[in-house]
Amino acid sequence: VIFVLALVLGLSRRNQGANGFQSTFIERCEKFNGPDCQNIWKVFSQAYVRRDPCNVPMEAYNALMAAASIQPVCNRELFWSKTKQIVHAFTAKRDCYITMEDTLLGFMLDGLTWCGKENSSETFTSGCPGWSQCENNPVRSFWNRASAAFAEAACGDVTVMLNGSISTPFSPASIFGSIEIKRLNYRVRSLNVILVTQNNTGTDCSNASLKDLLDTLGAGISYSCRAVPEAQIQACSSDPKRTCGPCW
Ligand code: N1C
Repeated sequence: VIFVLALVLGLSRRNQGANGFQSTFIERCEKFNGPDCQNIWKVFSQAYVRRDPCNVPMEAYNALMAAASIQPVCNRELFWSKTKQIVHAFTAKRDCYITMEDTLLGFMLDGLTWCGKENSSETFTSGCPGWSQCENNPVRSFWNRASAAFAEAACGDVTVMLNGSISTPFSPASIFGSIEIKRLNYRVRSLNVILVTQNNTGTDCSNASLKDLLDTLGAGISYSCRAVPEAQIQACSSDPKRTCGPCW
């Protein structure tokens, strides 16, 4: 009896994991006032369900990008690399800047893990390949594809917050360095780097990796860089004025 009970409990918990993912997806979609959340779920899951979880290329999400398109944003797009926490603490208070997590898709999938398996119609949330285990995994391909669309939607002056406490604030292997910077198009006027530092220690704007950034940046886009202490960004976050324009 105990065995059967354990089995039933185990099975229902496993299903709850998968259904739990779908309900989180739909709940977040509705909270964001997404259009036709059931259809977005269907199109999203079709990208990876019944597929080998190491064989989901970024193109698998093309239909999703069409169903939940990212609208053009001028002068307010904020990219980041290795600065997620500080950036979101900042944007939570300052409405002005828009990150990927302020779009429907970024909002719904931030922090989640998912994958499918061949010969199964389920969504799994555990036993999925890790970020670097195989390149074409469902989570990594999603962020690659969605980030490409987010960068293509950029216009005017864009900002990126890079981590000034590490030796290569601009990494060509990161999503910012490998996808986003290359997808900024003719509508983008300038890329403004904010190098987030700890009390002005660590790297400054003469860091060698920023020369790689300049080499990668499209010819028509102007560039600026400024080292800003994290404390100053935090002070800007608590500035009650929710206006646009830099506070540093
Ligand atoms: O590889 P990164 O940074 O350079 O990617 C960040 C870059 C941002 O500008 C975003 O627009 O790419 C976009 N992006 C997300 O919005 C996002 N949300 C959550 C990329 N990755 C995102 N994640 C998760 O963070 C993702 O699962 C991956 O593991 C990290 C990448 O962060 P990073 O290396 O600091």
